[in-house]
Amino acid sequence: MVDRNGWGRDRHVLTGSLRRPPSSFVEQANVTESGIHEAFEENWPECWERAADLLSWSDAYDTVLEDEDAPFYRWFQGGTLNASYNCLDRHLEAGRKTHTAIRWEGKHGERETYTYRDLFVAVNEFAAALGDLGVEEDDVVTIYLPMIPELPIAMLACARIGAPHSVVFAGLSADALATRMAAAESEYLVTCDGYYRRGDAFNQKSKVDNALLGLEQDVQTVVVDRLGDDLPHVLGNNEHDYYDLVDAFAGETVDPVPRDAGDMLFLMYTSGTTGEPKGVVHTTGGYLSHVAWTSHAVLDIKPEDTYWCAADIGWITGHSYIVYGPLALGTTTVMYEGTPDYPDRDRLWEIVDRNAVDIFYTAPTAIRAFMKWGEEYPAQHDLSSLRLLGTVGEPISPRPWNWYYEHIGTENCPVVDTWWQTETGAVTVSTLPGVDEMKPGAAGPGLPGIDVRIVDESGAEVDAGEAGYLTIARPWPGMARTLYDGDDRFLTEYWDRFSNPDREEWRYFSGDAARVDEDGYITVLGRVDDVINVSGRRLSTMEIESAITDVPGVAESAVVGRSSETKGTDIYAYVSTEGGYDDTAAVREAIIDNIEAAIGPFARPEGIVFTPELPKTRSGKIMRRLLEDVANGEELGDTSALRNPEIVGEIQAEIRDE
Ligand code: 6R9
Repeated sequence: MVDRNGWGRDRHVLTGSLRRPPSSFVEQANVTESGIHEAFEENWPECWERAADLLSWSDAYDTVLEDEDAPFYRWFQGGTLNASYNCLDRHLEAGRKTHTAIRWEGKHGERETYTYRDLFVAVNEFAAALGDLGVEEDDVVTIYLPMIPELPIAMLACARIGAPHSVVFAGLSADALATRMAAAESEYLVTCDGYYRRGDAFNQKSKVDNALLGLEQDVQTVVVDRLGDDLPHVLGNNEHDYYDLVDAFAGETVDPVPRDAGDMLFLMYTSGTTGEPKGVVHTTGGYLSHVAWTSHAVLDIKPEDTYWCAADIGWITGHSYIVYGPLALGTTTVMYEGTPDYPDRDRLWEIVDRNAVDIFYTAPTAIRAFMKWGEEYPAQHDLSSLRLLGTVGEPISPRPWNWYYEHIGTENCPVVDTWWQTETGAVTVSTLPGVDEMKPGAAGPGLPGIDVRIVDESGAEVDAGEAGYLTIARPWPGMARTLYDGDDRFLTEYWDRFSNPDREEWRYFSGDAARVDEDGYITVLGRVDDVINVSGRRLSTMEIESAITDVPGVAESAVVGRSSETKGTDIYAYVSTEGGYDDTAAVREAIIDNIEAAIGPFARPEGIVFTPELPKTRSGKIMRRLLEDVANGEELGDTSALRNPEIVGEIQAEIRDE
């Protein structure tokens, strides 16, 4: 993996230089203590009490960390708390009843505002309804809802009664829902009749009906009537109308159940390297402490802010940073149901402007789209309310980073590039915007207390500038407790590869490759399965992509390997361009020049295919594996999980015409 000739020599090209966050930001930041990294080191693990102190505990914990059962770590053992109490009741007790908790922006311009009091009432009524349906502590409740207020309400209602939720992204298929419900033996489902997709009424309930057919267990289903007369539906046996249920419990309150810190707050399925999704188990105490702390220290959330994470709650980013983190801190969290380009490409900026959003958090895939559409869209709106920008989900190369910084943040907002995973629960690598300098193209150092090590095959740390595997050498509060499918799989997926149990040395393996530079800043290179070997040289597809997207006119690219008799693997690049860059021959030439300059002539792609869009999953990640199959002329599997399946045929036609 470590290759002096390949990875590592281009580091000056691919990351920008250190930049100080604007002083106007630093002056008001939540965390500005310059020695905080050292302070956490010196006082580890007790340093994490700072995170736990952001919460209200029913019983104080006895120990910060217990590691006898490593790597099944126990954080804040002996402590009890309730997540819904932390997100609701305590804010009411502090006299903040009328403060806005959720500002919901519907797809068709509908708007709803929930004060903390409104949200408290809605959560309590639904908690009472769930109890009446028979849901007990530790029963897994599956939630299959789009971005409507009933989604966070249902999550918090589950948390209130101690029933772990398992949210399945509404865009996943009936099969995906069935697999997850079967694996979790879940007997309760909260869903809806349908929702609007590209202007049409989309039938969610029929997907549910199909999913339930194949399940062994009996399921009680609660259906939110989202579409009314646009999609009439009939309820069958064991099916209940959401609004009828809550009406029956109008005004009812339910005492929040104190949960042990280590009790499961929720389960989130994520795709693994094998076909079976992994059920990642998150705890009540450790997870909530870590998301609250990072919301405070990294995203700089203050109670009086209007904060917007433009992700979907169906993924971990939305769990941690639309629902639990911001609500635990008592801020106003914006929830947006629609897409960034409907009715027009200025939709997000119109929402920022109208709501005077202070903090905006999104993914590189969205930023590249904004860049592609052009700066005229943000320029139509007043974005001066913004104070901080964040990115998550994929590596972001310097060009889109700079575009975001200039055109959205108008150089007044720090950008935090936050690396983390479903399994880490909350942000683990990022700069602290009130403390650290930023470096476009590098996420940053490990957060205080997080011991990230970039290692080679043998587990030894690599030198600055070289690539290796991203591992974490110490536990952290937000870490997954285990996998619902079993402790064994937890060990084999994450711990076996780099740990040394005989010496009681535990190393978490993220599955990502990364490089650390002389400043200790980490550039994530992508999943290790995205590494390609060209003529014996190991190249990160992400690094080549970064060199490609550095070219003016390029919006996005995806690089894959194509098998070659001579080289083992050829590099094959898919590229979409920004509006106005129609001369693909010139762009092609510039791409080749840039790759040669950034990495070397050996990284020159054998094929470059221009396409209007890249195929993406519903969470916005480019489907590289599918593009690899296309490049290799292989039979394509199921493309129904794509957000834009139609693009695949267009790409195939383009390749045939070459
Ligand atoms: C939060 C989330 C995790 C994978 C992770 C990595 C990629 C996330 C990143 C990033 C580079 C960042 N990733 N953030 N890569 N820079 N700032 O996305 O969780 O859906 O589990 O994905 O996403 O490859 O391993 P999840």
